[in-house]
Amino acid sequence: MKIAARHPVSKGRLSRSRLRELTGPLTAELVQEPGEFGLGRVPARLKPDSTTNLVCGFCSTGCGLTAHLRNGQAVNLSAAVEYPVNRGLACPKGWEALTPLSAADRATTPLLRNPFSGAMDAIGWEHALQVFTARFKRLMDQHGPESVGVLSTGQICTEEMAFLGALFKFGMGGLHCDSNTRQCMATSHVAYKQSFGFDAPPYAYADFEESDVLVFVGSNLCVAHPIMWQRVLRNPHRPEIIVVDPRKTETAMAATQHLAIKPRSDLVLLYGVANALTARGSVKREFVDKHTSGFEEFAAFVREFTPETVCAATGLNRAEFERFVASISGGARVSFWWTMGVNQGHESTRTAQALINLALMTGNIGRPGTGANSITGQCNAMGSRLFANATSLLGGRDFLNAKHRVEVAEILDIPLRRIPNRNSLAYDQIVERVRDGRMKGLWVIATNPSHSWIDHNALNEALDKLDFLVVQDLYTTTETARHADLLLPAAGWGEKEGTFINSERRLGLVKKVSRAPGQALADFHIFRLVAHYWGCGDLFREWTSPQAAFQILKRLSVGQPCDFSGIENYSHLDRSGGIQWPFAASHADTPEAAANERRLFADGRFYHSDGKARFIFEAPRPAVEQPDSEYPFALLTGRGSSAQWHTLTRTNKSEILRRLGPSELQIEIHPSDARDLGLRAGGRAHVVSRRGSLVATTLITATIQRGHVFLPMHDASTNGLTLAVFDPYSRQPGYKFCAVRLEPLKKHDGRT
Ligand SMILES: Nc1nc2c(c(=O)[nH]1)N[C@H]1C(S)=C(S)[C@@H](COP(=O)(O)OP(=O)(O)OC[C@H]3O[C@@H](n4cnc5c(=O)[nH]c(N)nc54)[C@H](O)[C@@H]3O)O[C@H]1N2
Ligand SMILES: Nc1nc2c(c(=O)[nH]1)N[C@H]1C(S)=C(S)[C@@H](COP(=O)(O)OP(=O)(O)OC[C@H]3O[C@@H](n4cnc5c(=O)[nH]c(N)nc54)[C@H](O)[C@@H]3O)O[C@H]1N2
Ligand code: SF4
Ligand SMILES: [Mo]
Repeated sequence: MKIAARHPVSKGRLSRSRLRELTGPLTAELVQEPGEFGLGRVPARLKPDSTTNLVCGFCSTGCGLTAHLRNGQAVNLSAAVEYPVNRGLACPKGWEALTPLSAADRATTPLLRNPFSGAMDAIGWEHALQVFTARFKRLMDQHGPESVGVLSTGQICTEEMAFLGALFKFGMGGLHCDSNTRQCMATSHVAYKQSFGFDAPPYAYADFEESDVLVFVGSNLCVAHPIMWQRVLRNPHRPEIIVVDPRKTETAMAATQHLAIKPRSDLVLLYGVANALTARGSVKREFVDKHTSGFEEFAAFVREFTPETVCAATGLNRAEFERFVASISGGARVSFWWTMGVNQGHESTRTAQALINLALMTGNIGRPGTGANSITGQCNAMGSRLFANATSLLGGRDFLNAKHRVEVAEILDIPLRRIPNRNSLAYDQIVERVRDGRMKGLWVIATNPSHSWIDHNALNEALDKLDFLVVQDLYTTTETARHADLLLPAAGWGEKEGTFINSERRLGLVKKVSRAPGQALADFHIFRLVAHYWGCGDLFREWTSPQAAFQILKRLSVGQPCDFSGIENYSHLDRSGGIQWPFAASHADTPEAAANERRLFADGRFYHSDGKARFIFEAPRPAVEQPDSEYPFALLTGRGSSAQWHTLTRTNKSEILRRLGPSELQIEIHPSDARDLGLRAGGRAHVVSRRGSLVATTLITATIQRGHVFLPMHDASTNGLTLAVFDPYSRQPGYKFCAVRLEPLKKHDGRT
């Protein structure tokens, strides 16, 4: 059993006025009774009976939602009509976003595990922060600063992420800090950085409407980004829509071409396309010569990827392949889009770069309707890529670069020695250290790895080995919260303010339109309290509120490709319908900036020092675990329905959303396979991998190929099966492929 010892640090009691000061003007305003500081009014600047816009807190589309306020409290939401992203549309999660906030299992006070009973006892913030500080400090004193780590998220505000990263690394003296963005966007981050010189998705959503050929690789846009899909539907150019996905997804059904490739054969396919385009003379030589490097080597490398090789590897027929090539070659404005079917693989970085290479060699970048466009996942994955201070130093800088460290020290006015000159371990390496006992304390914020991490049985065993696990979440019941020694109750989206950055680099505003329950506090204010109790509050004296932190972020962005120093403040964002980076102060008055919709690389200049983009490539490798006679099926995983969000902690709190998704875990299997195995529709099957097993209801459908099965990621048992493989460059997990077998589950009467 874990011992939750109490070692109060010798800090004086927190006076009420000091608390008000620490929790910032916003929360201070909310303090009604002594000790009751989560409750209260929404900010006075919102009229009590009015409407106000804020961006959605689920996916990276970043739709604008209109909150309808009564007595200052949001009582309803609708899709914002004027917002440039969604123009009056929202998906079910957006419409229902208020409901999860009033769930019964909201954490309303800090909870501390009782060492004797094992129960979680309600405690006050002061006690919680004393325990937090004492336990982490003791571990760091005894076992060194690397014995504690942080796992955070792409789902809190940028101001909060930056504060957390700065607090942990510069204030608390920690080093190992990663987030669920690793599970999601690490591949795009690394691919762009290597190819373009900076992590910079180049597009605007207008490109969905302006392309005449759209290629979606490993992206189920209809389900995962339904409002982006609506933008595709508004395209007036009768576009060719090509979906590369082993499954006939909703998106594939709506496409003009579906390339139902064998899983993990994308890299061979894309190299084959590059070769065929070269052979056809479809290379835009002028662009390639002027703006890129490495094309000759690339062209020579792909020569062996003949149409025959491609068809054998992918299972496509020659006509399908030729049509695909011809569409790209013939398109005047071709855009390449990708999501998790690419990012979550064993060779994902090179696959993403194979798409980038296609855009570069055909000159499909920097013009309307073009681009090598990674679609983001979580509402603020883009914020975490730039500002979490985890993989990159604040503002997309590099911890290993001495000049960058000096810049950040100066901008933040902190001693240079506080900035680590080493990179953090990646998520899987942090988990590994927890497993081998070197990592003893972990602070988990706004992510639920006990459910979502790959091969999570191994992770969950490791979590129980920790001396001290702090979970900071909205709910007490998440799979990860069940392992916690200390739970810190967080205010959620709609209960706090800050900014998110969406897939098209648009900064959007989140507002407080609802009261957080009990003593739950915005993550921002929790970090302020931690800084104070840790004794490093002085370093963060300028971080008094999200608005103040936003001004610091602006300074951190100056001179970087993501420069948004031209955004004055939150009101500016509010009245503009969000603003895309770059928006440098020096350019804020140009007509281009006024257009409020912009793409990158119109001038053909990339961010490497020579201004050129690079062709990067590598020989494809087979997936680590191939189906065999014992485990004959390839298991694919991904999003199930547009009403379900990840580990369901939020969306399952809405009856409407629950009804829109399946009520039980369903495994998709091809009719012929089901027949061979004696599985009937709606019957139950045992699904077994080398790591674990689960029981699912069979959904027999020809949308999945023979030899494959698909499980949504939303059920906690799915990641009991997955295989922990990682792309070597991005260390993103390969969630999308492992081997399983299926067995009918007999009822007592012998029926399945
Ligand atoms: N098999 C399989 N597994 C996958 C994937 C897959 O495709 N297949 N996809 C992966 C991907 S892309 C992702 S992004 C991950 C997602 O995995 P997770 O991040 O683990 O999933 P969420 O359910 O979004 O967890 C977010 C947690 O934060 C809490 N939370 C929400 N808002 C706030 C807030 O403002 N403050 C605080 N403190 N807490 C908050 C929620 O209650 C919830 O517990 O899953 C990955 N796992
Ligand atoms: N409703 C809803 N929307 C969401 C989310 C959610 O949980 N629920 N999560 C958000 C997040 S964080 C993310 S990252 C995005 C994810 O958005 P997507 O990436 O679009 O969703 P997934 O279903 O994970 O994966 C996309 C597709 O990859 C395919 N795939 C599997 N293996 C391969 C392969 O080898 N090659 C190719 N080409 N394709 C393959 C799968 O069949 C699947 O259809 O969605 C975001 N939006
Ligand atoms: S598409 Fe994404 S951002 Fe838009 S309403 Fe749905 S979940 Fe929210
Ligand atoms: Mo994601």
